[in-house]
Amino acid sequence: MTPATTSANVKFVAQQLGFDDCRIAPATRAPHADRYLDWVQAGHAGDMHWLERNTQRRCDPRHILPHCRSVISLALNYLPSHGQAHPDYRIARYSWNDDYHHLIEDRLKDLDHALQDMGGTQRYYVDTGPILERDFATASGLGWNGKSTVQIHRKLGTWFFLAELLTTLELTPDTPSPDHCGKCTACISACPTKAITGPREMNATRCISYLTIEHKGSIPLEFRRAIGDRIYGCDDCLDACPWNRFAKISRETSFHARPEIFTHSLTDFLNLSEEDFRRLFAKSPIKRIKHERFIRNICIALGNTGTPEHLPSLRKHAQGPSPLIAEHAKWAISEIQARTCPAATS
Ligand code: B12
Repeated sequence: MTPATTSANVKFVAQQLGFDDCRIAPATRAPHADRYLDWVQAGHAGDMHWLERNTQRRCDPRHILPHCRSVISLALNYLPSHGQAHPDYRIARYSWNDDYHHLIEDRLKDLDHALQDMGGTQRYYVDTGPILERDFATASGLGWNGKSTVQIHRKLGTWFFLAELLTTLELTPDTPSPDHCGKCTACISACPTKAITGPREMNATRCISYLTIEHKGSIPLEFRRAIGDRIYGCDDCLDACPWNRFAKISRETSFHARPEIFTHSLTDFLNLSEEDFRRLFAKSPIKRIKHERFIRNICIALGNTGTPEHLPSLRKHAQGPSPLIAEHAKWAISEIQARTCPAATS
């Protein structure tokens, strides 16, 4: 089989498996590897120390898979809705229902089997390995690197997951896409915490997605008000992107809003026991942050949007056994009091 025929077959199987796009880049050193090394050096990874490890492998897929010749980038649309799922709080849309890792890994496994039949040896990843996924997506022309650092696809906008297969097969590389951001800086202006410090420059330690998901400790005071009603992740730089007006709702119903989650109010969340938390968020990406960090995030949202009716539940947490929750609950109480009865705090 010629590389062109093998490439066409790979793309056909990827489409049959339900991927929304599939493009190929040559297996070289990641074109923007140096930017990643500088980024880590500057401390922009914060607590995500795993990004500081395996730098050699992260910069070059040939250190992961010997004789790797091609990197296949795949896109899967996850958009559950253009609107919000609850009027009182916001959860990043990628986590409204089931964890994408399992669904995509099953498909990658099937694609791997098909490529084995074509004579290839593969490694595959979806957010699960040392690979600069967006760099290879850009190199393959799947999309282009938006100013928010999010990969933008002409048809899917920003609402898609990336996955890759590294393969020893020789495939025909696709052509990179031109950058279609032009003069637009909507994503940079939309970021509530000024985490996007310039076009394609992100200080993750300021990003609400990092603060509410990856950061384990106390959320710095300077960001708490800007977090607003966001309790898990943030979509503001995505919502602002004009390319999303072309985006269609995902065919995958397991990404659509899980009704059991969104019938809960912030007070219901605040009162969830650890066991209820595990049950409600079973198979959801949200279960990753565990009960304590979740309640921490709820306290911040209530500090920003709550009313005196939330004070009794918050006071219980302020006296509770978790120092992390107690500190955030006390902050929320003082914010609500300052907003609703300033005399009580003076
Ligand atoms: C760590 C991480 C985060 C961190 C840091 C984000 C960041 N911007 O680096 C935090 C927790 C903040 C985060 C947030 C989000 N994440 Co995240 N995250 C990752 C992860 C695991 C590693 C990213 C990484 O290596 N960062 C380090 C920096 C240096 O890398 P980078 O942004 O990827 O930058 C490279 C490219 O920008 C590249 N580049 C590519 N093309 C071009 C072109 C030019 C001209 C230039 C100059 C540079 C350039 O250069 C850089 C260095 O190589 C990836 C999965 C993966 N393994 O890649 C998912 C991933 C990037 N995240 C994803 C998602 C969905 C999100 C959120 C949208 C979730 C949410 N709604 O809350 C937000 C988006 C925030 C944002 N603006 O980036 C998706 C993105 C899909 C897409 N369409 O882009 C990924 C790919 C996971 C997946 N498999 O689908 N994330």
